[in-house]
Amino acid sequence: MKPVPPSGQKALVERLMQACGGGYSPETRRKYFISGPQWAASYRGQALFHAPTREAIGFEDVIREYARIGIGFWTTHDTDVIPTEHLGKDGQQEIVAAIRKSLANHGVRCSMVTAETFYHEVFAASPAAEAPEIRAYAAFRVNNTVDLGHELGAQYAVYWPGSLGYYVQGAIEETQTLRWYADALNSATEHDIEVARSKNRPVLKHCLEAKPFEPQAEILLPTSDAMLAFIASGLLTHPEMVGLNPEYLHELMWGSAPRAALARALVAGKLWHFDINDGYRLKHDVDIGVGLVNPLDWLNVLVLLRSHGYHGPFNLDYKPPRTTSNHGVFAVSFPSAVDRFITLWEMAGEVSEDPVIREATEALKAGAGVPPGADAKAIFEANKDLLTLHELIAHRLVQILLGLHRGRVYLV
Ligand code: 3MF
Ligand code: MG
Ligand code: MG
Repeated sequence: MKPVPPSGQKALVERLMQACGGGYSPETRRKYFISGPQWAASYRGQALFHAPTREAIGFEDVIREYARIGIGFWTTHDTDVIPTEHLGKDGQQEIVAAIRKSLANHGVRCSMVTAETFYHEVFAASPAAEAPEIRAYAAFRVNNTVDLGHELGAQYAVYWPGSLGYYVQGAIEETQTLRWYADALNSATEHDIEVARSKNRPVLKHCLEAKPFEPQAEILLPTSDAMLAFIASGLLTHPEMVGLNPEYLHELMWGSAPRAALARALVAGKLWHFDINDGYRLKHDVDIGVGLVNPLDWLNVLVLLRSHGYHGPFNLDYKPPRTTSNHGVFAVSFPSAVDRFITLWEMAGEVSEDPVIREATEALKAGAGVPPGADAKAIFEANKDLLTLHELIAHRLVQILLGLHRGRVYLV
């Protein structure tokens, strides 16, 4: 093949993207509660050992491009759009007005706001640091984020504590730090009750997001389960207002089964928001597009969520790879992630309706019909052929993933 000069590269990417099979229409994509984060689309490819590879872009570009693709909802950290020095000041009001205009012009809604309590140097010792002025500042930040949420029409506020933990041992007393962290959340929920009352709006759903490693060495609330225990600990004044925003990869990173972590949140009634992406076990937070690494696991996750009537947002918290250009972010990354999600969601529906899986599942639940009082050996012997259905169901799930149940055949 001849070299492809810069002037021909975008057209090539677009032609090959078309050749992949078009994609769902923006109208179809908008039917899903899929949200696109400001930080995901404006991520420039930087990391500890990586220089940025993309130009900076602002909220106008992100909102316009999400609208064009058919991503109906937008989410943001306070400081993704408002410089730290303008927070809570007149500068914030001007930016909020501009965001509202942009959202209205493009028919996109803000579904979630989140406080950045991890990036700025003031949070070096976490938002629940010893110095009372740091904690008072953290409370200001979460309260101000609640204000932003109401002004932008959001229903959800998310908190990823980020640096709640330590690199070196000795200085941190964990129970104290957890109490101080609870103080910040209590401030946010109490402030929310007042603001919601004054604006005649429902209170926000406050969702905690756990991550097992990074950016601290030791993390005080590393998993969704730790956060469930924290919500139920008695430290929160309004635990009924606080739920979870699990992230698929964050649960996978520590070696868990994300589906099981989601199930535990579901039975606790706390699965309110969900960050969707993909990656690898026991690696860093690579935030790859949903379904690019573990499509089978993703299918299984969506079977669970569909069957439990999860109606919350699917937030595309992923980082377009460094090898993707600014053009590629909206030409390839976001449309492909959305479409892969929709296909997997539809497949999850097929799994739930599939006659083979349905009959096998019902047969397993019916058991062999051994009369009560039989001994262990007799129960096992009576059920052993039925139990083969576990593997058969797994095989069928993969067939559905690969399209084999629709007549796809491999010729030999
Ligand atoms: C970090 C994350 C965060 C959170 C966000 C909360 C930058 O790994 O996942 O994204 O999702 O801060 O909304
Ligand atoms: Mg996240
Ligand atoms: Mg992540």
